[in-house]
Amino acid sequence: MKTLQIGVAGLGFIGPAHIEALRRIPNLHVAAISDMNAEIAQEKADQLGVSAAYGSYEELLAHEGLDCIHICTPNHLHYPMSKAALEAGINVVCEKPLSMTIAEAEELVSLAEKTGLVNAVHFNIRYYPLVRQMKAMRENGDLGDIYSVIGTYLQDWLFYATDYNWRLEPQYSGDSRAIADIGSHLMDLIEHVTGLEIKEVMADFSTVHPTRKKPLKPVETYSGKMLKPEDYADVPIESEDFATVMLRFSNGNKGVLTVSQVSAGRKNRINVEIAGSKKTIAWCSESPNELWIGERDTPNGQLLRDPALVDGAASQLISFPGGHNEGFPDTSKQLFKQVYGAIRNGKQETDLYPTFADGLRELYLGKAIVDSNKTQAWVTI
Ligand code: SOE
Repeated sequence: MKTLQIGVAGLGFIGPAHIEALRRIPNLHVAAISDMNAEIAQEKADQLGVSAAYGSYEELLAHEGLDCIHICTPNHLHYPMSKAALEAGINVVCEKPLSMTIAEAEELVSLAEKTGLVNAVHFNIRYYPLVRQMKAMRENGDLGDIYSVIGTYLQDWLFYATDYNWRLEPQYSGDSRAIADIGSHLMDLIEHVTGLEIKEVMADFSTVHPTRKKPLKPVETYSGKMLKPEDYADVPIESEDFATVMLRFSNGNKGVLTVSQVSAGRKNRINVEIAGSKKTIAWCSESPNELWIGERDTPNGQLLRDPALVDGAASQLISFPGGHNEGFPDTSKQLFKQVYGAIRNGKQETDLYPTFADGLRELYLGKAIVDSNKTQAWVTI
């Protein structure tokens, strides 16, 4: 079987996670990386054991024989890099959000369709086996009609005014932050699992640190490094630290989601509770191998991730027996297995993994939520 050659652009927090996941899949080779300059790229390549390192994306794209590019850079580079890769005839896996604007995302979806190349967005939360189990239970009719959805995504890595990251700067991240950054994962998960469309939103944001202290030297996401007061500059912040969004779904019922990046003690916690006419299910990303099942007339249940106990669709995403827990790193491996299957077949799949069209969907939802917060009124998608 041909070994597919891969390039990865952007080696901050998630780029190395992509590389680690790719290296767990047979006959894939991470041949080259790029970062913001040649020195940093070479340092990262040496740390990661990648043979070719480039200080520019153009040079990475020109690396001989690449079959796919993973774009793991700050958000403002997702569009130009995805466009250049597609125009160079190279398949693309892009981190979320797909782009900074709807127009950019619409152009990428159209270009990807025209080229026929494989295109995917890293909505990896779909690939927790018990998330797929929740989807299968809904598809099998086990939940009945969906009455309500309650979702939260809580973090604390931006808890202090001195916590700083490119995601706080609109020129690199876009106008929305918590909603675009982690709300997109939550909304993709909600629509993927329930099969419902979010049709209207009513949003309310808060920025608990309207001024943050920007370190005068670079610090990686989640690094937690402490600096001295003179190492900081005051920066005004307008993007949201916290957001609550009321939701109206295509089946006429309702829901709510809350995202926060300032919730002390919540490290990276997605919680979703779906109440149906037959039962309720609830799942938390910090205990991803357990699914809570709520009953009215019988004792509640707890389903543990075990290939012998879950639906066939979920067992396809399980590599280890029950009790041998799988988590965040495994989701990327499972997502990439499906993407690279399509690359080997030379054909884009539309329902197998999250595509650029799903990335565009999140831009539509995010824009409606930002507009609703601005107007303090319901906005229809
Ligand atoms: C920061 O909020 C972040 O790294 C997100 O950008 C990722 O998408 C999420 O998986 C973890 O947290």
